[in-house]
Amino acid sequence: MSNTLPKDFESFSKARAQGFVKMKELKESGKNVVGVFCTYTPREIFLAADLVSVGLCSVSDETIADAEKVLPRNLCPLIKSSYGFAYTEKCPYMYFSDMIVGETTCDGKKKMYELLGELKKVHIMQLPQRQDDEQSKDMWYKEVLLLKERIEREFNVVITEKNIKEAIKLENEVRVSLKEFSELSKLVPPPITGLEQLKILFGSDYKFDVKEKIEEVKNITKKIKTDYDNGERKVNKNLKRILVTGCPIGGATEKVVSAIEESGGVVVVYENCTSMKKLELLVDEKEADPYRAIADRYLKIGCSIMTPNNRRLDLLSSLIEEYKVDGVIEMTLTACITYNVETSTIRKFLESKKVPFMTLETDYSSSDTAMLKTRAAAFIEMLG
Ligand code: BJ8
Repeated sequence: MSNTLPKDFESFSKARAQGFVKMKELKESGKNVVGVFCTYTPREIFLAADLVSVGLCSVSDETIADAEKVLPRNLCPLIKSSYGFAYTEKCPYMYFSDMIVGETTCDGKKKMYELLGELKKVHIMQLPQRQDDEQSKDMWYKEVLLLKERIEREFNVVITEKNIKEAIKLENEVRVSLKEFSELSKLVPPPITGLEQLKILFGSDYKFDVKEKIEEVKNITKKIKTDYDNGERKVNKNLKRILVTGCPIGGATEKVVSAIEESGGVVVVYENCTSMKKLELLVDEKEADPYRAIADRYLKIGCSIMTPNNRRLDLLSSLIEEYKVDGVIEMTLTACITYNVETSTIRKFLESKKVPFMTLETDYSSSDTAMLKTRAAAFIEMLG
């Protein structure tokens, strides 16, 4: 029985840093790159056009001071950090992006895209803020078609029906492989910690060869499962099982997961854009119009910029059950208005289900690390 995770695991945890070199090589080989910021971006279009897409949301406070020369201080750190990396040219992914695609999600991001337009070529998709009516669905479908046309024009490519169908299939396979990996933590005790799970989920965004990524994730899942079946237990069965919800997590905000896992808890599942929000929904491969199928799938994502956002409640509800969750901790970023307002709805919903809940508001600095740990420890102690 081995006590070490496969070497692929290490490659995922370092993927963001190692991806810089990979990206340079891809550019030198003639590939074009699209930078994206949000889970609503339909990446199938880029894959079908043989472009590389990369997530640009920045996850450290390194450039926030520079960003504050242009942006207000009381803005979400994710936006300040993203703009700061573009403004200071410190992010290789931003630097290598030939074009940026954004959506009309929260107000801060929307206005940040305008400023980014002074530095890079930007395409904005008009995202409706309701999900279920025909008008919103049609509007988003047209936006998906507009993106396809813009990509074809900008990069002088034609996206054939075969290309887009293959891209849909591949992106679905990525989702299924990552979801199966995450579902390992339904086991009691889970085979890996929440921090280890997060490293794979977060790192997977910086693996640019999609087929290779699927294989690597499958291998990791198989290895962990085999070790578990052979009796390996790395996580104490008495730890409280925590679901983390809220804003995207990774990089600087890993401190929240560490605070939980140093205080008697283990994160078994993430209801956010780093994980289940982007993994649970597949594009319908049987739908006759692939662009309609793409539009329908993406518009169902339960982000707080939607009103109402009942899909988040539905997802929370099923994950709490499936992962045998003892308590829910929400991480919100400072000045993220939509998530911070929605906290009240989440609290009421979880109270009605008698699931203990706590919210932690934080930013990208390390100044609140001790406070996060104290609060996480008090919450987990309260779980008994
Ligand atoms: S689908 S969560 S990636 S919008 S944290 S920038 S909402 S003020 S990141 Fe998000 Fe897309 Fe939604 Fe996901 Fe604004 Fe809030 Fe900042 Fe945010």
